Amino acid sequence: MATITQAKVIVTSPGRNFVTLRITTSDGVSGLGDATLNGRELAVASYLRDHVVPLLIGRDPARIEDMWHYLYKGAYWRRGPVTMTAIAAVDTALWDIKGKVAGMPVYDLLGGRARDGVLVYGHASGSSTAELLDDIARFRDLGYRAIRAQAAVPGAPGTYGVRHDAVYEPAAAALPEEQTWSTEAYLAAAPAYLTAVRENFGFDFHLLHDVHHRLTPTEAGHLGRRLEDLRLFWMEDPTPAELQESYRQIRQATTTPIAVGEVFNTIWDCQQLITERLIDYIRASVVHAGGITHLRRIFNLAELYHVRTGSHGATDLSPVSLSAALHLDSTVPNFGIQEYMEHDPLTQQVFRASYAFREGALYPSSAPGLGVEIDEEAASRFPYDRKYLPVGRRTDGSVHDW
Ligand code: KDG
Ligand code: MG
Repeated sequence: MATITQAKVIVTSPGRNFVTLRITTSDGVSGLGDATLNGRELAVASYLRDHVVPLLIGRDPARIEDMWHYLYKGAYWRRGPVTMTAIAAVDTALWDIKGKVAGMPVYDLLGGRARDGVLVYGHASGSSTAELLDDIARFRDLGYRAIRAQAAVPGAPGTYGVRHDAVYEPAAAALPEEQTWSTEAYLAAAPAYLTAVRENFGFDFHLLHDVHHRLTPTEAGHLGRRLEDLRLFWMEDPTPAELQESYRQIRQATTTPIAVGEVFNTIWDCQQLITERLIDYIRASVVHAGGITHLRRIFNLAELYHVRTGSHGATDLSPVSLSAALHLDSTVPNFGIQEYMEHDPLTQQVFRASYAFREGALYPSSAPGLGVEIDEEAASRFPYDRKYLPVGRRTDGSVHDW
């Protein structure tokens, strides 16, 4: 039996911070798992280095399900983003190893591909409606069949989803940028710019929009109703989801499809949302929801309730996460869509991924395992650089959901 002989935590910042776990076995096979938690990276690195790595040495890398429960139940303290991201990293690395040992891509281990390509959506944005329309045209030219649209809101500087410089969701300085939010200004602006997108480009592509947890259920229902004629693919994260039953109110107010899940860590965060059909798409991620093993469980539960998948895939998830998501997306019958933001050239110097984009879809690599390698020498050239996600404040100065 092969055993785990080494588990190394690699922290690197090629333009933005990433934490990666590399597990190596006594047979010399190694696998990668993403352990990046944007803005709290070192907490996961410590959880892994100080608490999890000593538990891995000497264990059988083939027993993925057992390892998941050993780390989840064995810690006694359950759930939470730090714990679940660490478990995800171990789980993902073990699937990568299992694929390499079997000589199969991970999608074959998961039952084989149910589709050829994975439909993805890109991010169009602008600091004005005109800029947003130009960006939509760019994505259409690139062949995207699904596009998320966000534009700056006059009166709410630093509006969510609009690129600043080249990096997405950065911190401007060593402390969180504080952005101003006005629900009134947003509710006036968003329907107008989304209508302009449909007026200019028609309906032959999927249009998505992310509310980023900023509305109350009443406001979200109202917005969804106003957007119905635009036939959105989804309205994302209309309101925070700690109170799962609050989505019933949004659901009753509008037929605009609802997606939620990027901050979820476990199946229990979405159990009611799924089993009571309060959402249309579950948007959890491999890295923050316990790895391939646990996300598959969430997607399988969703299938029973006519809820489709919509994996989160922003650039603060590393190419290892994206690749793992693509392998899983390829296999699940209830697949909906995958978020895709191309990683920038610096990130690609460190992570060599072999998925490919064609005509609005991503194709996972057919190489054994996940098909991503990390260049540790390149990674070492980019030391950790502490950064925070922004914080939102209402116009009266009080803190709002970001
Ligand atoms: O780290 C937070 C980002 O991943 C998040 O703000 C991106 O909402 C997001 C999205 O849908 O991509
Ligand atoms: Mg989002």
